[in-house]
Formats: sequence, C-alpha cells, structure tokens
Amino acid sequence: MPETIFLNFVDMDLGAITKYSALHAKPNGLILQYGTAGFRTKAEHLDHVMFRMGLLAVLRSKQTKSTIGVMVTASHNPEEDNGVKLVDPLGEMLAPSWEEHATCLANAEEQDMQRVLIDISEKEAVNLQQDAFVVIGRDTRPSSEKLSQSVIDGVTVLGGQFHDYGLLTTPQLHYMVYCRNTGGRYGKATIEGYYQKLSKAFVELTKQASCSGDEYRSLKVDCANGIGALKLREMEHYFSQGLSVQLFNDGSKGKLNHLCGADFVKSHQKPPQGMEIKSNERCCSFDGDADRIVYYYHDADGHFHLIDGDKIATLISSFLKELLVEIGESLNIGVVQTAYANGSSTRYLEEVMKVPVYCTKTGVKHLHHKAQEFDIGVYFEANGHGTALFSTAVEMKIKQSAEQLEDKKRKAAKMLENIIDLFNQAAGDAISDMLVIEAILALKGLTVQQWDALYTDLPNRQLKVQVADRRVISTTNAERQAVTPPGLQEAINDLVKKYKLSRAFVRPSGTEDVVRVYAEADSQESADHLAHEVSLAVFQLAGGIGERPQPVTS
Ligand code: 16G
Ligand code: MG
Repeated sequence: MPETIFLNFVDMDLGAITKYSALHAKPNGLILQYGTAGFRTKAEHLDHVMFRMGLLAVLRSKQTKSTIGVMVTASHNPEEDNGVKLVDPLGEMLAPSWEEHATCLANAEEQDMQRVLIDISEKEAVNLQQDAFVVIGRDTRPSSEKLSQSVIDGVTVLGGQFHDYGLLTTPQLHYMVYCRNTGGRYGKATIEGYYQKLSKAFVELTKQASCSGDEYRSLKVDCANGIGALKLREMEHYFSQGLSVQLFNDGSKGKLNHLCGADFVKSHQKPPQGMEIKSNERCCSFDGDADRIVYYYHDADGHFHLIDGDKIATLISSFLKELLVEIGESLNIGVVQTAYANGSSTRYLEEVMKVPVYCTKTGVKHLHHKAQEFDIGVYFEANGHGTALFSTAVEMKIKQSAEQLEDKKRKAAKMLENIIDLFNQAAGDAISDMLVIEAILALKGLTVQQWDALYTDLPNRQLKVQVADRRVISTTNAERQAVTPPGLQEAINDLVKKYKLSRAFVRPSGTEDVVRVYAEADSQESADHLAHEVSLAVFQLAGGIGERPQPVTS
C-alpha cells in the first residue's frame, strides 16, 4: 500500500519526532517488556518509555476514534520504581496486539524508532488525520510528575490533545476513560463525578441497613503511603453519613509500600506497620495505586486473621445471589478465580453457595475477560484485585424491576441498582470494593469475625525459585499443571499425594525473574514441607541457579 505509506510520512512530523525523541533518549541496549501490569522498572530507566507511550496512545486513540488513558504508576513496587500502562476505550487493559506494539516501540533503538511507529500505523491501519485524545493520571511517587510530563511530550509531538488529571488512583483513570467514551451516560469524567456517583450509591444503600450501629460505622484503612490516602481524604465527606474512615500510612511520613499496603499484608500475613489494631476492629489495606484491597483483624487472643480476595468474592457473590433470589430473577452468576484461590473458598462457593466457579490464568485481564461471559461475573485474585461486572442487559432489567416490582422485591432491586453504581465497572477498585463490602456487612449485620468464619482457609505457602531461564516452565489448565520441563508435573503429583487436602502448582512469574511455587495442605507444617519439596523439584528439573532452596523456617 504505497499510498498509505506516503500519507503516513506526510502526516507525521518526523523531524519533530526525532528532535523530541532525542530529548527522551533510550539507554542503549535496555530491553523491557509490556507485561501484565504494563512496563515496570527503576524510574530512572523509564523516560524514553513514557515519551513513546505518549506516541503510542495517540496512535491507539486515532485507531479506535476514542479517548485512551495513560497511567503512570508501579502499584505495589518500591518507591524507586515506576511504570506505565495504557487504558483502552471502555476502561479495559490494552488489547494484546497493542501490547506487542508497545514492547517493540519501547525497545527500538533511537534510529529505528520512526520506522517502528510507521510500521505500527500501517499494520493497524491508523488514519493519521483522525483526531486523538489522551487522558493521563499518575500516582504519588516522586518520579511520577516528571515521567507524566514525558508522556505529554509524546502525545503533543504527534498532534494529540490531552487532559492531565494529575494525581489519580489507577481505577479512577479507568473510570475517566470509560465516562469519556460513553458520552457521560456512565458518569461525569471528573474527580467530583467519581466521588458523587460512588458516594450517592453507598449512602442510599446503607440507609436500608437496620443495624448501622457504631460497629459498622468505622473502619481503619492502611493507604500504603500512596495515592489512596489523598483520594479517600478528599472523598470521605461525601460518604461520611454512612461510614467514618480512619486513615493510616497516609504518606505524611512513611515511604510508599514500605512495610505496609495490601501486598505486604497479604504476603507477610501480618498487619502493616504504623497502624494500631485493637481486638476485633475491622481494618483494610490498599496497595500503592489503590486497585487492591484486603481486610484483616486481630481476635481477642491477639491472633491476626487475613480476609483476602477469595473471602471478599465469597461475601459479595453470596449477597448478590440472595438479592437475585429475592427479586425472583434467575440470572447466571459466576465467580472467577485463579490457581491461587484457597481450596476452601472454591469448595465453599461450589458446595455451599452453589455458585459456579471458574479458574483463569493470573492477571486481572484474564479474570475480567472470563467474568464478562456471565450476567453477573464476580472476579477476585486472592491478592485483592477484583470487582463484580454486570452485563448491560442485566443492568437495564434491574433498573426496570426497581421501578415496577412490589415492596419487598423493589427494595432488593434498588439495592442491586446501588451496588451496580458502586462497583467501578471499568476496573477493580479498592475504594469501590471497600464501600460495597462495608455496605454488605452493615446490611447483613455481619461482624468481621462472622464474615471470616464463612470458611477456614487451608494453610498455604508461597515460595520463589531462581532458575537460569524461567521460560523452560510452561503450564496449562489455568496454570495449575506444568507441561514442561518433562517430569516436573509427575514429580509434583507424587509429592502432593503425601499430604492431606493438598494441592501445589508452579508458574513462571510475569513480573519478576523467578518461578513461583504455591502449596496448600491440611496443616501449616505440611504446606511448608510440600512447598519446599516442590521448590527442590523445580530447582532440579528446571535449571535452578544459586543456592538450593532451603526448608521454610517460620
Ligand atoms: C500483576 C497483575 C496482578 C497479578 C500479578 C502477578 C494486573 C493489573 N496486575 O501485578 O493481577 O496478580 O501481576 O504477578 O493485572 P506474578 O506474575 O509476578 O506472580
Ligand atoms: Mg495495584
């Protein structure tokens, strides 16, 4: 198509691109990959990536004739890191073919950059005369402001228009993109629009709670010293009728994600630093960009209890199912988990709740995609990423029911309507999830201990193994079985047989250069042994490097 190539050359100001690109030069030889969470590495290596993602966002916007989002964050990573993700028109993660383009563009050496840009435009049939609009958000990292300026440089040099929202949580940026591409029907694309939409639904929902005593009114929130603190502080007066939040690790002194936040609490199975917890007080932690949430409490004996994404999914799906029964709608509701879901949660959902459960590969986009197959799809990773999705048809049906049905049924339909409004339909959102959970607990009169007692988690252990090349491990069946290297799955099967209620799997990490090992069994000791033995099998059969895995000492 020589004609298109000609147009491409004319419509891109190649001179300007070269000039500006030189101001955001790529360090020679640096190779990065657009992974499950976009690009993520040390902040000082990211300037060129940001500029180029600005360019790419313009092309994607032109191609989809929609607003595209660019979020500058590295979520739960240490403060020194940073990262960037693109957000597609309906608030979803970037389409897979564009992830590949992102990787190619980020890794092109300076002199090849233009060629790659033109290649992408041609492959994707981008009409360069189309207008482009990009919205940008960033977290509170010290490096984020400058890096988001580099994104803006990239957008501008390709002639794109932009709106810089400045500090936002990741889910808030997804919300903005979704609102802008749905003509305002979903909500107003402003921070007040977000606060108003969620708070109104929350306050209406909790008004229906008969028991809204003090116990349900207050919650301690660990904000990981991140953006969640700023945004919750701005938002709290909108919903203060229904809930009072006490913020900890609000960034005023501590370091981002350091000894606090959802990732720390989940992986260390202990409370964050900087938060005083009295027995039976309800507490939760966000991660650094506020798209993950876990709950926890100390019991009367001072024992720590974690309530992870699996138990959150259980609470939410049970409540939704009850409401559907009440209004007499037989909609199909499904729960989506990953291999990391605790075996007890899966058993409880299937056998007690009678809700169908599906398993996908790790990474929000896989769960999200599967959840879209249901009228109502509830998805959560054990680590606290998740939400509930409602199909448009279901949303309309429920809104109609709320108008038409008689008293008791109407009440249930109204509640569902509010829950739909509360969940950020564009992405899993710690603030949304928190408000939905708080509302459900108040409506059902459940204490945090009663919620926790729905089922007992099987003891489990996660370990990491260093290998020369983690790609030698490939998996199937939603990462629950290893296909290669030969003999590894057989070895795991034999080890698992030695323990009761046991299960184990291994997978190459998508974010770190390690192989992850997961094991669960009837006791902590057995889970620890099994995880260690599986680690040794990985070390031997998958090319372990460095020191042999040591037994777990707790
Ligand atoms: C990314 C994913 C998260 C997943 C994690 C697994 C998104 C937004 N984030 O952080 O869902 O749990 O990777 O990391 O999709 P791993 O591959 O290193 O175990
Ligand atoms: Mg995050």
